[in-house]
Amino acid sequence: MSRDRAIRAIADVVGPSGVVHGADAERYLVDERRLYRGAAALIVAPSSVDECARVLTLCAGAGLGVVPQGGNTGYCGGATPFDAERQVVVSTSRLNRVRDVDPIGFTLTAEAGVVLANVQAAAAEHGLLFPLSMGSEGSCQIGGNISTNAGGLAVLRYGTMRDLVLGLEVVLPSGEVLSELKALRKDNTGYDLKSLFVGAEGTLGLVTAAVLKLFPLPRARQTAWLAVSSPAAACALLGRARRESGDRVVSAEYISRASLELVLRHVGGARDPLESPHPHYLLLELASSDDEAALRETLERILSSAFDAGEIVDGAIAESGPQRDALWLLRERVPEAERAEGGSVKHDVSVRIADVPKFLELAAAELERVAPHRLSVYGHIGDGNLHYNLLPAEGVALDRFRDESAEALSHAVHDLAARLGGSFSAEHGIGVLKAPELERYRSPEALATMQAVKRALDPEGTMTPGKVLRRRTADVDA
Ligand code: 2HG
Ligand code: ZN
Repeated sequence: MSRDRAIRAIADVVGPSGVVHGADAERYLVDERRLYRGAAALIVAPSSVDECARVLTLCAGAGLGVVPQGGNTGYCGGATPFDAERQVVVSTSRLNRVRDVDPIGFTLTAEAGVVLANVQAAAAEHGLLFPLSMGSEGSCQIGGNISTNAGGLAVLRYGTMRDLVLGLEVVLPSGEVLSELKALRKDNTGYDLKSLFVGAEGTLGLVTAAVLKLFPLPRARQTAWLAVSSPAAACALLGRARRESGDRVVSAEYISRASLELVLRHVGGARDPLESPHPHYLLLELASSDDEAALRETLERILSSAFDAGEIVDGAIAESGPQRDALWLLRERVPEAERAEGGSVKHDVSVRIADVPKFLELAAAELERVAPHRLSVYGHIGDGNLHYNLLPAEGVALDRFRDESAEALSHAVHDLAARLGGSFSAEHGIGVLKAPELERYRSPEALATMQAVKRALDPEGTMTPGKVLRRRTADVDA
């Protein structure tokens, strides 16, 4: 079938309300960070797995690329289409039903387009917790969370999305449906197929639904904003808190003074909880099924021994829900504050938790030699994952900084992470932005294995072309 005929047939499959036109198209073509402006032959939003299957079958038959898109909140351009004639965006936004909540097996079955906050709310209605949590939870969708193996603010306790998926329904590039919506905790029946699609960024198939793990909703939550004496002290305190609380630490987020200052400058209602400034902060949150007083006592015991050991120099404990929100705002709104300051060159590295202090020390010294910049460092220290973000020197525009210095600075950051055995992309994935880095830092063996998987599942290179693995399968064969 010709491409034009296939495009008309795809529009017929989804019907008029499933085709995105005109000004509405804009938000599907531009990525969250406004790094890319793409183009597509068609943007469709199927309303069932059957429609998805028919759309993918038509695309495969006509040589059209398929670009799956969820909430379009990704950081690496993975959901942006880049071909006005040969790529079709398949938005999951109309696949938005929670199909089932099982309060005995602690599972929830959701379609790919359910917004993360709605999954959390559906679980909470049953007194249960879906623990994935992040700044974009009001707009990101579960299919995107799965496809990017999203992390966020509670990985330390509950793991990444990969740890939270029990079963998947996926439309394969051929249009066939791999229906594996299993709610089993144990299932050793051959290869773990679902894991292939988690974190594949839509390059192997279109995720249409998932069975997710739920947990008891914690009854108590205690949150502290702590000035720590050094990054090493933050790591020591994290270990202490995990040991002494019976592993009740849910979040341990590092915030540098520079990042806090951006929030204080740009975010309405932000206030420094401590009297004087400190270079390093840790936002520590404990949660449990105990009563609030017992958890508070545990937290105070931990903080008092950390104080005696010199790990903490000052701190504040939230006394209420609003106070907890006020502390979290100081962490969650750093990306927004960076944007308001004019934007940043972002890094998302991970190293062993114990190597975080060494990474911070070496990175500051090495980058100093590369080019002028300002640092905004924060992130999920409890996962060894730092957002090592760089702002232009005062008075320099972001574009000029990007053109003149970003590549050298980013290589310095990524080289250092690699030298310490770490990762250049801990949670934001590869997309198109970091595809060159994938080739630079993953081993030839790892790349060849990924190419082999891609070739086996998507031999025509239909799924989200040019993302993650830049070269088409055919180029590799040649
Ligand atoms: C976060 O942890 C996100 O807030 C965004 O991963 C990080 O904007 C960033 O660099
Ligand atoms: Zn993050």
